[in-house]
Amino acid sequence: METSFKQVGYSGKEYFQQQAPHLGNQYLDDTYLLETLKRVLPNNIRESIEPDLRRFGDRVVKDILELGRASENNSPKLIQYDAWGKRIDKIVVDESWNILKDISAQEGLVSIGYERKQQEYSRLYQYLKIYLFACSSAVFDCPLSMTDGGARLLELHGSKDLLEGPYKHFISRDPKQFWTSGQWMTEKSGGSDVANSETTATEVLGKNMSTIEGYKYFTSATTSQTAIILARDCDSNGKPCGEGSRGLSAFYIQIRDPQTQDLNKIKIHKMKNKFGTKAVPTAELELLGTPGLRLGPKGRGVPVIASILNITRIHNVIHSVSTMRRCVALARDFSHRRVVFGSKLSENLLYLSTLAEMELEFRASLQFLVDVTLLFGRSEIAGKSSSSTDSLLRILTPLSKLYTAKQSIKVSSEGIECLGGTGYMEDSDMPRLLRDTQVTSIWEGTTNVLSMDVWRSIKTNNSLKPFLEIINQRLQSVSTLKQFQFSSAIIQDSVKLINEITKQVMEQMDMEYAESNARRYAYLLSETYMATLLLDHAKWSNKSLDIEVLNRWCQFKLKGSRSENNPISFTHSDANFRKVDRQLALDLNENGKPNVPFLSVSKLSKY
Ligand code: MFK
Repeated sequence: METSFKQVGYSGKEYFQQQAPHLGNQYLDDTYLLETLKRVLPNNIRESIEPDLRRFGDRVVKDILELGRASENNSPKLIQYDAWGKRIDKIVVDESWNILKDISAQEGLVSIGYERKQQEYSRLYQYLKIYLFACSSAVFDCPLSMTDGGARLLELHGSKDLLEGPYKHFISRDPKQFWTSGQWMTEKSGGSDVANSETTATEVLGKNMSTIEGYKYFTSATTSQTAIILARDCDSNGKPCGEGSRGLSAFYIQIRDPQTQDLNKIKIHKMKNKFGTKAVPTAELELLGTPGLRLGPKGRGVPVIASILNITRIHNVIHSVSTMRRCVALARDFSHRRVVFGSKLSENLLYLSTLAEMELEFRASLQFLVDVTLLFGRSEIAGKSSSSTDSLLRILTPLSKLYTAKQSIKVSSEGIECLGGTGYMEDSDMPRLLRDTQVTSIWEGTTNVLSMDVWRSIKTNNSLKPFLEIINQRLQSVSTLKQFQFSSAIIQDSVKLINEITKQVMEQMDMEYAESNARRYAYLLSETYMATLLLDHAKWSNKSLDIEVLNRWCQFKLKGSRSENNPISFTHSDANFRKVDRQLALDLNENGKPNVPFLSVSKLSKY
């Protein structure tokens, strides 16, 4: 099996030429996802969506990846004045970005969730496609996430006109009709602290219409047709009213005049110079009397816009897990091509161990994503939703967002290291993955803001009750099975700890304790919940590898200490531990054979 080419230099001498890692079909190669879908989807649904996912899994490493690279390499520019000195504030994006928008419409990346042909599984179908798309698309999933959120908000709070107009555009499969939408909240005075917003809304009598004035500090996807924004209502004397976030309302605005495409009383002051998401047009801008249509009740802007936030936060999970998967795929393929110290990386025990840890993180995170998506899908279908589903979703959304965002940064940083110096080079694609996922722990609520949101959900939505109930149900379901004794005992210890911490906070109202430990607490909740998802999966598959994955998760994440007095030995003499490392790192089946055959250079050229 060849691992390198020989390249002939000008001198006629042959030089070593390293092969690049190869990305195969991102759906078919994702064997853990395929297994998970067998578990969670009814056969008829899975069989009906599989041909599309299979086709799309191939497309995302072909034209879509090339378009994503082109968008990244030619990031948006702001032209403020034309040659004659007229202020035009035109944002120019690469044509590839526009094509990605057209593809998003044709592929139904928003519409699938609203056509609801797969009923409660429609969201899973939609989000699987975005999961495949995200890392190839130069983060076009950012505008899609806000458009998805905007569509849901209009579905819940929009007037007949809005449902006939923008809503239909947001969910259109026709590229000519498809609109994207932004979500503009952040101001200089308040990013996380939205209550400090200075933007004002003055009502135009009798039309439910207001004129909006203010300065928005980060507006993502500014080339969109519309945005949902927050602004503080003014009284009849023009004085801003309401305390804190009370007084803020949500408004629908059209960014551009549909006929002339001129900005609708908006001045763009600056394009943001960001660390990542380079292709996403993000601007600093001023609203100078832009007409805005109120959505939902006056002064209830935060809870109204929360229906967008809760969706964009799930999209954030999609992006984070997709990044983990892409990094593992690249590092795995590379391990078969790279020879160091006389052998391939796929035979290097430490490389395998590192890759196995990345895969472990990915597997648990994928389960989290699928679980939250299924819950979300169920919550939208009449007759399937319940207050306990909503309450569970209320706590799992911030938990999954904060946890997977942080871990995807770690996994993608490790992914760079797996490819060595070349992984650090811009054109290896690896730095982009890290840069793009770095923002997932910031936008849509930082890790700390979301950790506090978890406490808010416990206090105001009683969300810990269904959370612990489902954990207990899962533990109960394996209580007689010997192979789950080790993991169940550790999960029970974690539940005990969760109860102790919660009791101290809720009974003594010890908010200082709650705040200073909020992130640790959120991690404890996430990792415990993820353990029970791995448990469910292992119970279903009854495969020894899935039980090993569960045991490792419990041992590494919940127990923390790496003692030898348990089924997992960390000594190098334990051949089984190394066998599991190999299986996870290289995606091998029980017989040690690859689930996805490695494609050597000669096979690739025929591919
Ligand atoms: C690939 C992925 C792409 C992602 C796209 C990213 C594009 C970037 C676009 C952006 O705009 S990034 C900026 C996003 N900004 C944030 O995420 C703000 C972070 N801050 C928070 O999350 C605050 O917690 C929040 C503004 C939501 C609330 O702050 P407040 O002012 O302290 O309000 P409060 O009193 O906690 O909540 C007000 C009401 O909203 C309460 O209801 P009641 O008045 O009935 O009691 C809350 O229960 C409700 N609420 C808050 N968060 C909620 C929620 N309801 C449902 N779900 C939630 N998540």
